[in-house]
Amino acid sequence: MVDFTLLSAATYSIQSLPEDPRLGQLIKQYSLKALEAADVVIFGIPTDEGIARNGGRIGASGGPSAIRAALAKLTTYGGPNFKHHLESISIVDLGDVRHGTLEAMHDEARSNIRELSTMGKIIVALGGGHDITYPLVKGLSEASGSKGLGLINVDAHLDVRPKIEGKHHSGSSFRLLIDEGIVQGSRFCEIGIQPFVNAEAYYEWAIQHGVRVLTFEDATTSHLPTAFEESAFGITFGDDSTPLYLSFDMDAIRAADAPGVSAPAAVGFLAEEAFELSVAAGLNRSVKVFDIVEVSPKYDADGRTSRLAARMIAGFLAGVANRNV
Ligand SMILES: [Mn+2]
Repeated sequence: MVDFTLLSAATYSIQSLPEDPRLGQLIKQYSLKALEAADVVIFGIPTDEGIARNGGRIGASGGPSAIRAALAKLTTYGGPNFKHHLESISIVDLGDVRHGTLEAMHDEARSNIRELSTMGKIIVALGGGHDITYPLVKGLSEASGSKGLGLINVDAHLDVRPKIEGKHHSGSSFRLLIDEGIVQGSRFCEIGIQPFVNAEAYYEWAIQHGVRVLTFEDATTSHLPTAFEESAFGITFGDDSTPLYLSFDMDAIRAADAPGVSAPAAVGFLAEEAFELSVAAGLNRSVKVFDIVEVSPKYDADGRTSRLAARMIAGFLAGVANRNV
């Protein structure tokens, strides 16, 4: 049994009128009772050690708190297009895993996911560098057992580089997951892969391992939420009971809309597309884990990137609230 009191408490400070409820008031802190009742559980993995190992710009350890600050201010109302709003689901934020070595933080994240998935919770994980997806998927895989899982990564990069000096880093999560047999290539789809930021050798590696690669050009032409839904269907074989993990690297979004990331992209998805994809993911009954990684507040402009990440989480939550409608 994981001791969730070891995580730091998440802080959401917001004051608002009773008729104007905000997510900061709705999201509960950990208690055993709150956790048992929760539909969705949030937690953070504030580390950028994996980005440093990959030679990138650090700063993503500030991601979880910046995203929470933006999330707190959003209202609970998804607009007239939704039947149910966020009050109709129960959301708990466990806080962040303890600071420590990258491997220790990964281990804690992995046990959390394993336990929460076994409890049947939907999980939103806040990064941190993209290295966190490796232990998180591993935890989901341990919980799902022989059923297996599907994995979708929305990213400018393939992240299938080998380890550096024997160590995992922010560019190697998907290489390790496939090499270790945790995910089958045919049940893994990468969406948004961009030209001139990936080596041909890594593209070929992915294709040889049966990964479905949807380039940025193809995904944006076919409408991103539709590309997501088709990919999700393709790797879960349309079976709702197959758990699907969605990882979203904020550098898949163009830098004009998401400047606060480790590796800003001149070209990329629009903020609106990222939001719509998040709603589609929330509505999809297979999606059990949604991670948002690489938000780096020190490079952000007026909180643009953390606000977008928060809006994406709210969209995902609205989708979850309307999942069984
Ligand atoms: Mn990535």
